[in-house]
Amino acid sequence: MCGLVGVVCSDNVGVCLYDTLTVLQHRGQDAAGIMTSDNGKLNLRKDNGLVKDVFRTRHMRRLTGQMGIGHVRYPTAGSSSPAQAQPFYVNSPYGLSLAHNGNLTNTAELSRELYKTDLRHINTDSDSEVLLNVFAHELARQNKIEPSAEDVFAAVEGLHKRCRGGYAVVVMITGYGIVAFRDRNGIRPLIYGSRDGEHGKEYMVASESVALNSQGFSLERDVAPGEAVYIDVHGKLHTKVCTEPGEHTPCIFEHVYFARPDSLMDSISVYKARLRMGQRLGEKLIRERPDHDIDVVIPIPDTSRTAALELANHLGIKYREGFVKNRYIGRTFIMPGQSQRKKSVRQKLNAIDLEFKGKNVLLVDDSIVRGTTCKQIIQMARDAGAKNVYFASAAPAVRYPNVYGIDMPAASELIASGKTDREVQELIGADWLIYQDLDDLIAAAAEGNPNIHRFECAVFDGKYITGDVDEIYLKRLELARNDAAKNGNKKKHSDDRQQNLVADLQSDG
Ligand code: PIN
Repeated sequence: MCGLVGVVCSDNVGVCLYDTLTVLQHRGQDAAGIMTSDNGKLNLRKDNGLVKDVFRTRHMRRLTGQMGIGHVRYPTAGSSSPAQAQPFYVNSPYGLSLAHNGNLTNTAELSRELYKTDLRHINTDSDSEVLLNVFAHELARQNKIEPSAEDVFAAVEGLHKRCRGGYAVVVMITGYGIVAFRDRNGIRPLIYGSRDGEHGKEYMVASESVALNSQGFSLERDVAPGEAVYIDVHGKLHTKVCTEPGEHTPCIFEHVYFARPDSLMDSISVYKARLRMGQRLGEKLIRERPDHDIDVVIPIPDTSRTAALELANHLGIKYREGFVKNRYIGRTFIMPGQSQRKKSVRQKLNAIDLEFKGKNVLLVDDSIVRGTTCKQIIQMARDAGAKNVYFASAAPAVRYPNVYGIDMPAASELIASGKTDREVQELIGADWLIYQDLDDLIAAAAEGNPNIHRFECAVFDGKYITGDVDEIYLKRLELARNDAAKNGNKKKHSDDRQQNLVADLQSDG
């Protein structure tokens, strides 16, 4: 997962991008970057780390200009070096910079094609670099000294024909404008808005609507599946659907966990979707255990609070904050390597014993992924004196990897992969475990927008919407994603990749 933003304004774009990236920080804490264009002169700063650490005053002084793009990165296998922080840049045509959220499912094939047919060298494992080069090639093919909006859209059309997967992308065309587009199923989120500036309308495109709110932009609308929005340097907005759109199937995990609750995504309030998750989970709980003995509902902060609150309301049981979170520690889900993850739980959360002593507690979390932190939290509840510890997950069991830009662990690291709910319950050490049903989760999100009937739910049901994800693809992903692969061999990986590419080409003849 990543967060992206693009802004065309009258001046001081660097400060606006910086402030926006801090609002999007929850979408990735691994690296951050900003590229600005000041009357055609580009300025770039990117590095590993949080936004507040990557950009110092000396960098901000340089990030001047009237348009720019920014990115926060979530670590994925093979892409966590500073060199692979975004935006990426290629000098021809015009000087293009790109920031991307999502994942291509045909990166390897495209890399080969770029090298062999388009004569372009790809220097990293990042599919963002592939996307940038495909776009550059398609834009160069228009063969114009000055690209028009139609040329830009033609390049996006060409890109959609070649790229598969889930992606939201923003590209700055130096001296001309910013184009942003979304995959044909609208899997990854993308919105845009405007505000009145000193010299006319100013525009922002971003992953989430909170980005707009924070900088005084009003939400215009979501970018439609397969649509591109192009804001030229004169502040004029152009839009076009650049591919035959597929069924609109946004990623449901944005609603479960990733997005901020104060965001609107595809017109669905994330906050309300989470309230409805709590309501529906409460209904299921009553159906399954009409005579339950729960004394108190306790959320595991932060994301699950909204669902837990409504669940408690529905049950007519007290909602209590039994865990206090140290707000100066990052999300455990994001940290690389299992040992680091284990250590950080107790640093991050502390129990208020009096809420647990002698009680039957229902702990609520947004999801169970690896099961490692929830196992420790259940133990913490017992250590704090709970009589029985029940556990509710506002999402169904996560059993399959995500291939559209959410860095879920390999299937072998998912606690529920190949297991029954009962087995998961035993592994995490709960006295009872209840998962949300998938139909209820979908209904909770869909209720916010009657035009959306389906979501990208592969982590729960193993159905990959783009239709190109097979066993071999998933096997390769498994190898790339397990923790061992992430921690070691990064350099070796990229050297091997280069050799494989050459070997492939030789054997292709
Ligand atoms: C945590 C959100 N959420 C908590 C992320 C834990 C899975 N985990 C997914 C639960 S927060 S585990 O609100 O952002 O702090 O299944 O891997 O143990």
